[in-house]
Amino acid sequence: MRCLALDIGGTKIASAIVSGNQVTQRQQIHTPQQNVAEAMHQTLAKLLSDYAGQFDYVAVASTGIINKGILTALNPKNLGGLAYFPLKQSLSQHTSKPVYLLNDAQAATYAEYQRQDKKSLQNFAFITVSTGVGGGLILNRQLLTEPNGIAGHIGHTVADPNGPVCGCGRVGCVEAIASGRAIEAVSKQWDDPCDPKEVFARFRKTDEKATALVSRSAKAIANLVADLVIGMDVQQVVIGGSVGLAEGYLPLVKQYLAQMPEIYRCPLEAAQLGQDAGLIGAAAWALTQWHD
Ligand code: ADP
Ligand code: BMX
Ligand code: ZN
Repeated sequence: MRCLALDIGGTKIASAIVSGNQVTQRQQIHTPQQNVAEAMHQTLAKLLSDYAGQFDYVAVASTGIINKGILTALNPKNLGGLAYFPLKQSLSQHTSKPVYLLNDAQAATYAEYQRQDKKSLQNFAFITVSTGVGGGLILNRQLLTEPNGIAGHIGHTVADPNGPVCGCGRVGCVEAIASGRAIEAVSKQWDDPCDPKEVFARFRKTDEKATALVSRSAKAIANLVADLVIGMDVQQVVIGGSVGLAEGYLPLVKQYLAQMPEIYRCPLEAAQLGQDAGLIGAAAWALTQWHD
């Protein structure tokens, strides 16, 4: 079975034909930031036409809460203000093939869990530190997507009640402190402003301001991991996303986690599938939904 897999993030949209673990014809474009609903309809129509005749089904991993074919942004700021989008309807206008949708981090969770020793791992979590901070939960070897598609939105648990207001409206979410956008919100105000990629370059050169900013993010993620362990007996956490996979980040998260009492700790790893976890996960998860 050939899948047209799409991974819609706040910053980029990846697409590819996925068959099992094989990813071919990968493309990547910027996620529209203005006039987003209209631009998204057009982008999806173009992608379906680019890959026409090459797939048996469509699987989409998308940022936002995905429920009954609809995308509802928990943090609309991550999608240029887009709060609501009829994702399934938009795609189905341009293909008669089956279309399956789930949250981007849930999809990556599914893919990364398949690569673990499932016999010994009953509870597992994935965290993406990217435009936002997303997550997915495997409990009793099952990916949580029901009943409303919300499970795993752990980027919106609180890291600091006195922290910045998150785009979701809550104060001090992990996402408002640890995400790429949160890092950028601070670094663009510096006298020598820069983007998150450059923040990490400066951090690796031990620049003080950059180190403090990256450390603030890593510390929030370490606390999030500890909360997952103590709240749900999560046995292993995998980290992805461009911030999560940036050189030097994971060791810092591990360092903060190591400072906590032992009961809060679990093994931490980088995503084995890197930037393809969402694409591969969506394609594989869709097959489990085939007869529904
Ligand atoms: P998406 O959120 O669309 O899935 P990414 O996982 O690439 O996309 O995350 C995008 C965020 O990561 C942006 O905030 C961007 O500034 C930041 N980013 C991109 N490349 C890097 C890098 N090499 N190092 C650190 N941060 C990065
Ligand atoms: C936000 C939320 C999640 C998403 C996470 C990571 C929106 C639009 N998205 O917390 O659904 O999984 O960001 O998304 O509310 P990404 O864009 O960083 O990949
Ligand atoms: Zn929030």
